[in-house]
Amino acid sequence: MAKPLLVVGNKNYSSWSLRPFMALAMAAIDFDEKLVPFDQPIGNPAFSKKIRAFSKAELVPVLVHSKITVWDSLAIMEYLAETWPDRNLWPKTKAARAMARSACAEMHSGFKNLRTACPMNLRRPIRAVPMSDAVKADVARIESLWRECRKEHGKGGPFLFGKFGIADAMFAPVATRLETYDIKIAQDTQHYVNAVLATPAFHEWKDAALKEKWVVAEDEVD
Ligand SMILES: N[C@@H](CCC(=O)N[C@@H](CS)C(=O)NCC(=O)O)C(=O)O
Repeated sequence: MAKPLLVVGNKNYSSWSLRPFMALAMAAIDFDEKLVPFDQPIGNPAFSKKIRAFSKAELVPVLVHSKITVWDSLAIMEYLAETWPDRNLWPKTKAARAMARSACAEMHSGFKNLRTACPMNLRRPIRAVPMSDAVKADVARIESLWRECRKEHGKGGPFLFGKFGIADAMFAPVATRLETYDIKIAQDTQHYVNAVLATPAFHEWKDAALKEKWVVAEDEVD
């Protein structure tokens, strides 16, 4: 089978790109990668022009596999699960899959307050920022959601559904935000964050991110 190509943005900032990268790397799927750096400011037509060669949506991430293009992080991971079913990117039971899919959908369309106040920025020194009640509410919801997934389906390992899967990839950028912005969390949440940030896939991504020189002003909150 031909190798898929994953098109990503700046590793320091592109939270949506990190997700399918984590899924591919943790599932040991052999893939090529192309990084298209964001131009400044975001929305600059030069980035759009470069990314348009891969996707009319003009956003990263994009996965190109043979003649198939998939242009959204969650859609990409669904495609991976379907194409490499032996990698068990979704949990095995229907009940766990239903919960994992709901958690992914909630992440995909929600937690705007946390995402806006605390953009993913892997290079930023760990430092707290003042948190609004809306951001605190997002964090509280995330903690209770993670706790529920782990309680119901997480017995087989340190991740949300035991073994690393798509739900963990979806929440990986949140794990980085909790660390970078020194957000106060419960001990069980901290264990889960540690497990995600200790994965070889995340280390590989972060090492590359730390070497980048590009600065995206919109994502620098200090
Ligand atoms: N829903 C999309 C969101 C993708 C997205 O917003 N990507 C951002 C980077 S993380 C982007 O390409 N921004 C460039 C721009 O807006 O010009 C997904 O999950 O793939």
